Parts: sequence; structure tokens; C-alpha cells
Amino acid sequence: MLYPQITPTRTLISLDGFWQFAADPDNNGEQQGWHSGLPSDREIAVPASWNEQYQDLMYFFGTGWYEKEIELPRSVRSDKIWLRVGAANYLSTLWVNGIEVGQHEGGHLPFVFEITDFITWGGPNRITIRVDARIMPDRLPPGAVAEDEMIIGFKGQYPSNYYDFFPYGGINRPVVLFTTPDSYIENIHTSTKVSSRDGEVNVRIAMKNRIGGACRISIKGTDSSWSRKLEASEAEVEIEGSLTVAEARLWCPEDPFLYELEVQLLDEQSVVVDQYVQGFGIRTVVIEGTKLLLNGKPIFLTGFGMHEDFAVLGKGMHPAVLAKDFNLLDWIGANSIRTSHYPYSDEFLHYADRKGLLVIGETPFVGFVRSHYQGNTIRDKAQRVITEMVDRDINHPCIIAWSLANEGDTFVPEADAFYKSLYDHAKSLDDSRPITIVNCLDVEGDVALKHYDFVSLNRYHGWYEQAGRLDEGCRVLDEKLDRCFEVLGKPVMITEFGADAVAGVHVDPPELFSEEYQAEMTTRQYEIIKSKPYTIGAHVWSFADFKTSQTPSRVVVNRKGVFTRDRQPKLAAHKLKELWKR
Ligand code: BDP
Repeated sequence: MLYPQITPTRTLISLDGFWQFAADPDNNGEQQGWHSGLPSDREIAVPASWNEQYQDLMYFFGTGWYEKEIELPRSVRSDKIWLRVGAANYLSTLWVNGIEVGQHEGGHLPFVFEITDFITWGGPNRITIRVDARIMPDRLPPGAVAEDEMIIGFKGQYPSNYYDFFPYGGINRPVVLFTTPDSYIENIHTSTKVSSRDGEVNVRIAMKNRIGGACRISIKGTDSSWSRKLEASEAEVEIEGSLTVAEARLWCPEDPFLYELEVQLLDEQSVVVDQYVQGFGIRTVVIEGTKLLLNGKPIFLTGFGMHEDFAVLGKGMHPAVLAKDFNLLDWIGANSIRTSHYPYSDEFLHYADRKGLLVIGETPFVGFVRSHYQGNTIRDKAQRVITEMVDRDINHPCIIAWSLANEGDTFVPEADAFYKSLYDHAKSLDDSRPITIVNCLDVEGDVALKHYDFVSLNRYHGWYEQAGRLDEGCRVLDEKLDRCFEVLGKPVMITEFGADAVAGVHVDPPELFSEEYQAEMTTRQYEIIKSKPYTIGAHVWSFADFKTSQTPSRVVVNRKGVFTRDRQPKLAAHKLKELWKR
């Protein structure tokens, strides 16, 4: 799926801003005909979660309806018209002018529907989107999990979601209408290799085609190009080929250089029918022995697990928050992040491409338990999400690895085949990036990690274990890391370690919840992790404080951020900066 773009053959219209909104606590708006006219009682902003926009919606995890009327410009009448939602949590249904167009499940990836045939001309069009945000065990991530299946904390939290972030509902990412011509470029997948100093770019292009002509591909600023003749009879075409970039400028954090692949669809008279520009970077990323190699050189990942989370916006994408976060990541000297615990917005990843931030892209599979592995329902659903995620993100040079799950129960026999099937599925879609999953308990007895390219661990020695005893916590962490390598013999990434600190609380000698304790714990443990020859990175949990369900261990928000929720540095941020910029 291509990210919507304005080109000489395409246009887009943003539908962001205020929409009419109605909560549907009984989930019977459809019976009442709300898709043909919403009894809206308020306006709500898009993109943003609904929860923090009105007090009475804060704890509303039901179904919300959105409606907007728009008249379309005559200039797009001959085009195909599409509606794209960047992400809406969780199950979305789209109606145009009262007619159902389609449904999409999943809270963190985009969906697109062609709406050409539903549009009326010369009058307003009513766009209605129903977003069902109910928390359920068969949703990804799963909520309302049976307590006897849980392997870590979170029992009795409100709401009961078995993952440690607030289950914000609503349309969280941009909504656009965009156009394509009737024959159009549907999808572009790039992958790159480097041989001596040249870049080899493999390109796969899918097109819908009703004309004879050709597809022309070129890399701007270079003399590499390639073209392929098309027959009018080839309604669905997929072509594949490769281009060479001599003396390629390799994408890396110090020089995140992006090439532009221009794809043109031409008719028989060589008139450009459709055109799209796909950015990409030339780089390689592999695991070799115990090292992660970026462009053939070992790299150690320093940075954070984070969240899409900000006051009032909830999980809403806002460019100012992205600008601030990337600015702080740069300030502190982080080279990488994990998109814990779901795929982040397109806008985040585009920014990361431009800034040279390395990203471990994670699925929304948090906290799977035994019952999820029984039967094929969840496995099939999970594979569909992986397909959507890889399809959306494959061209981003910033993504250097996939993480397919966080803290699932990987200790029951059924987990073996389940996680192997996820690995095999992801590899079959993208064999150019290493793949991992994240473990949170001892690796002895884990049946899933062995299938993955590197091991990821979340470890809280000195916090959930050895609480308040930092020396002891550091000693145990050191031992456990060695043991993990001894058992699995694979490179190890610490995807989480850290401590809560309430900004402004100072205690000497350091105690739990003080800024001093968090600062000392994160810096000491970072040094331990870094000192091991088999580790490939250390991500502090977490970048900024973030909202969670209510539970006695959370002081309104999870306080493990080294920045507060409004992005002010705690002591740990200053200390990590000293360490990382040394
Ligand atoms: C880990 C989870 C993360 C939590 C963190 C914590 O992966 O989502 O927020 O612990 O407890 O178990 O702070």
C-alpha cells in the first residue's frame, strides 16, 4: 500500500479537523440508522483519541461514531477516489452516503477503501466511520485476559487490558481522501544490497492497468533507470527488476541519505498516466555471529522503548510531538528506538528515515497467553497483521529489525509452533531484516526464542525484582545476561530496563521512585549491558512517562520515562546524555 502523495497525476484532501461524534455505549447505532445521519451531540478532533477530549469519554471503551460531510472538487471527477485512515483503534466500519463500504480490524495500521462508486457529485457526501474500541481477549493486543493465564502483573487493573498502556479509542492518525488515475501504481517494494561500493536496488511494482504502454523506473540524481512494456490485457501486473547505483551513498545515522525512486506508468503515446515517488535508503543490516552489522560495521543500539502517548491527544499523531521527541532523542544521544508495543504512525517512520533513527518495528502482539495459541484464529489474525505491517513499512530504511511479540507466554509447549509460524511468515515477506521477540522471564524453559535471529529481553532487576537493592539488582542482571547467552548462543538485545521516578522526588541515598534511583539504575545497568561481547543494544524503558490503566503500582501514569509526559528531562535524562554523548 502506498502512502498517499500529491504528484502530477494524484491529489489528496485532508479530512483532519473536527468531525461530528456520538458515543454508542449499547453498540446499536447501526440499528438506529446512524450511518445515514448521526445524532451527534458534539464535535471531536481527528486525529486524536476521544478519551481525553471530554471527561465523560475518558473511560469510554465502547463504540464511537464519526461523521463528516464533504463536497468534492469537480477536478477529481474522472479519477478513482480513495479514503485512507492512518489508524483507528480498533474495529472500523466505513459508510459513504449511508452505504457500507468496508471494515478493518486492527488499531495501529492504516486501511484504504476505494469509494469512487459511492460518491455523489454536485452535493455533499456523508462519510461515517464507526470505531469499536471494546477491549477483548481476541483483539490484538488482547485485553480482558483470564487472570489465571497471566504470567506477569496487571491483575485487577482498570480497565483490564493486560498490557501496560491506556487503551485509547478513536481515530488516532490522519484521514485523507486521495485520487489515482484509472490505471495506477498500486504498490512498490524495494530492498537493497551493497556489493563493493555499489548499491543494488531490487524493485517490485504492482499496477492496475487498462492501457498498453510501459512502466518506467528511475532513481533521481543517478543514471539508473529501467523500463518494461505493458500489454493492455494485463489488468493486474506485477513486475520486478533491479537497478544499480554506482558508489552509493549508504543510509546510516550519521548520513541518512534518501534516494528517490520515480515510477511512471506511460500510455502508448508515452504520456505519463500515473506517477509516484518512493523514497528509500541503500543500506544492509545483518546479524553476524554475536554482532548486528549496519552496512557491514557493528553497531550498538542505544535508546528507548517508547509509546505514542501525549496529554489530550492520547494516541493521536501530532507533528509537533514528533518534532519534540526526535529533538530529545537527538539531544540525549539515542541512535534507536523500538515501536513498543504496536506499529507507529507512517509520519513517525518517515521522520525516522530522514533523521537516521534506527527502529525496531514491533507488532501489537503484547501478552499472548496459552489460549491464544490454541486453534488457528489468533495465529491467522496475527499473520494478517504482520502482512499489513511489512507491506506498509518495507521501504523504510529506518526499520532495521522486526519484533513480532512482547512478553507473551513463551513457556507453554503450544508457544513453540505458534511463534515459529509467525517467524516463518514474516521471513517469507521480508528476508532482509533480522527478526526477534521479547521475553520477560528467565530464558530457561522458553520454547520460542530459539526460532528468532536475536534474543530480546525485558529485565527489571532492581525494580520488580531486587526492588530497592541496586547493587544486588546489577549483580543479578549481569549473571542473567551471561546465562541467556550460554543457553541460547544468540546475540542479545535488552529491549527494556528501568525504574519509575516521580519528577521532583529526590532521595539520598537513592530509593524507589526517586530521580536519583532511576538515574543510577539506568546508567549502571547500561554500562553492564554494553560491556558484554554478545549484546547488540540497550533500550531504557522508557522514553517518556505514559498513561496506563489504573493499578496501585502506577501513579496516574507509568513513571519510567526519563522524560516526563510533557517531555521535561528527569535526572536520568541528563545522566544518560553524559554517558551516551561521551
Ligand atoms: C514491561 C512491559 C512494558 C511495561 C513495563 C513496566 O513490556 O509494557 O510498561 O514492563 O512495567 O513488562 O513498566
